[in-house]
Amino acid sequence: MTTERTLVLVKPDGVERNLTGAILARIEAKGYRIAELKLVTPERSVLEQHYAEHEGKPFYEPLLAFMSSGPVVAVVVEGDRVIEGFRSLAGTTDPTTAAPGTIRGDFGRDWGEKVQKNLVHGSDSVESAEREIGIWFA
Ligand code: RTP
Ligand code: MG
Repeated sequence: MTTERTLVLVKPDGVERNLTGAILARIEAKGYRIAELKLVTPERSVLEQHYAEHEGKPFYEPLLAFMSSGPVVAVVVEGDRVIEGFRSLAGTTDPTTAAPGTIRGDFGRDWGEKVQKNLVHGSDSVESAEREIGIWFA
């Protein structure tokens, strides 16, 4: 088993609702380690790189507007199988139907907006994690 690193973002909705502590507590309680952490309001260029795979989709511009609307907490989290493990902690993308017990399922819901405000981001593969950590912690 090799130790992995993943990029976690507490999105602007999570920071604004004062849920950063509750979200980080779940990561730590699961046994993962916080390796790096910073609070930043992301530049558009950072978000364009981060969300390159979604360019052209209907939610792309609303997503970039939302993600640059306020501070985000960017975290590098370390642990065995942490990439899969954090996505399991986060729950599925749609916060209205994400399972109770997950971050999105417990704290999120729809707010009648174009973009899904779902509190957190987590890298989805080893390649994405290394790419995203390079973007946020250049
Ligand atoms: P993430 O990348 O943030 O960890 O979330 P994810 O893999 O579960 O979702 P993904 O498909 O990569 O989409 C990225 C983010 O875009 C927003 N979104 N809104 N309105 C919509 O239908 C819609 N679809 C996606 C969400 O904030 C999602 O996390
Ligand atoms: Mg994704």
